[in-house]
Amino acid sequence: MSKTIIVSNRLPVKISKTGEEYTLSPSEGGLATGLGSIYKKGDNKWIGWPGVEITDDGDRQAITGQLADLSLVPIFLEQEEINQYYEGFSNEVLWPIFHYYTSTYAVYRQSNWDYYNAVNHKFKDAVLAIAEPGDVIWIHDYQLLLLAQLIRNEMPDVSIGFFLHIPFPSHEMFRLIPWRKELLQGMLGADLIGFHTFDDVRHFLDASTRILPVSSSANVITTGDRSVVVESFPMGIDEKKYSSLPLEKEVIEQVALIKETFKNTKLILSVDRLDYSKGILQRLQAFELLLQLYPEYCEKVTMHMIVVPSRDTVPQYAHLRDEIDKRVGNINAMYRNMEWTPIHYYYRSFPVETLSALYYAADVCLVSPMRDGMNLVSKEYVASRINNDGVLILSEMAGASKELIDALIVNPNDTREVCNAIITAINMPLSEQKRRMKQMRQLVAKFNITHWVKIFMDRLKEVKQMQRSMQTR
Ligand code: GDG
Repeated sequence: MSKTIIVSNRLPVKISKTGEEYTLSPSEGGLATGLGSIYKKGDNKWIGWPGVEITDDGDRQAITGQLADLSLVPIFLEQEEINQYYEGFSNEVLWPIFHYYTSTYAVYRQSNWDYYNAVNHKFKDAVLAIAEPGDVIWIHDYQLLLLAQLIRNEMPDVSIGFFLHIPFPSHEMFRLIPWRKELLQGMLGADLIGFHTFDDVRHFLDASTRILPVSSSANVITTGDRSVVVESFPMGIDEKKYSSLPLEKEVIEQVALIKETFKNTKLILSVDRLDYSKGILQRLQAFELLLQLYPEYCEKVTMHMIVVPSRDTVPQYAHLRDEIDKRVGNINAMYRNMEWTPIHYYYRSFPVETLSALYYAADVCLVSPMRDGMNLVSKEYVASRINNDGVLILSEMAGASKELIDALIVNPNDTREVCNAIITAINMPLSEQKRRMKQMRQLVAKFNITHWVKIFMDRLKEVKQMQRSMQTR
């Protein structure tokens, strides 16, 4: 009986240490929920890093045992591996380049690349320790671009799917990376490569055929005697969770409190991880422009901005955080009065119930990344609008903008356009809000996370069958 192995940089658990004790709590993220239908079944497994450095052998053994009960297999990383593979190569080369940031944010260091290679080998060893011929392996994201080929070299017949959660950049950006060939070869070890959008597919096909001696016909790449299918699978969310949370007592109470607090103003919500790709500074600039050009909106509009701490040991992220602090401080100092503060800024994460209450209570959700693979926040806002009201402002640089076409779509670099979209949003007649939101809610409900997992896995099975039948001909 074959099994399925999911592999990602992080395991879907949070591990925290209190005194000498480690405690595990399952992650509530969408990916964890969607893939829960797979890795919790039979002998299936999820392999990844538990997210914290654990050095003591006894602790490692104890945690491995606890994780085994949840079908999870840990890969322990040393501090230097975390520094160089994760923070160095993944977050200072791949993340910036794939989000179209070049010199300021991308740093090419040979040792980072060596560690990236070595850690991908470490993941390969962990997969090979449990994989058997006939198994299905689904690899996730940019930290593991080499893994598919490493596994393929040793188990030629295994089924491998790869999904990239961030954008795949145009060839002109991708070719800047000194190790571009190795990265593409690594990805092409998979049988099926998935991206969020058709543009990512196009960019990948283009980069592969220009950089490597491979050919492509439609969305199939031929490399040696193998063929690799490349397709888009736009990721969905756990729609049922977000549309039912607003009916829960705890959320209803929080909504009442938020509505009372902001009863005299329109509430604009913004939620992101701390990241330069999310366009947080540019968004603040657009909001400031609104207050500057249209003072009549002072006291009538409030921004509620949540920035979730992320990667703040990487210097550029720490710097971005300081810049946000400064910009928010300036705007509030310039425009606030005794009764009104323009921006309510939080640098921390909140329980999902609070997030749901904010999604439900906010008149507008402003999602304006400079570049985003998909952007799940925009879909979660839509799913939470169970009365079909509310307005989503969405950057055309987010993968989600290809599906949520009834949002107010903006270019996040165009400060004036974003400012005008805020005005349109807060003045939009209810009938128009409802017409737009209804369409988007239907889409988010239909193409949910369960659907995404199913179509990817079904397609991987089909692709493998097709390849096997071609080999036996
Ligand atoms: C990467 C890609 C792609 C945020 N604040 C809180 C909180 N969140 C949750 C949201 C949402 C998630 O974090 C963020 O997901 P995004 O998709 O918006 O962005 P990334 O983290 O950058 O994700 C992205 C995604 O992978 C999936 O492929 O869409 O393009 O960059 O789910 O709800 N959750 C809680 N409290 C918070 O304060 N509980």
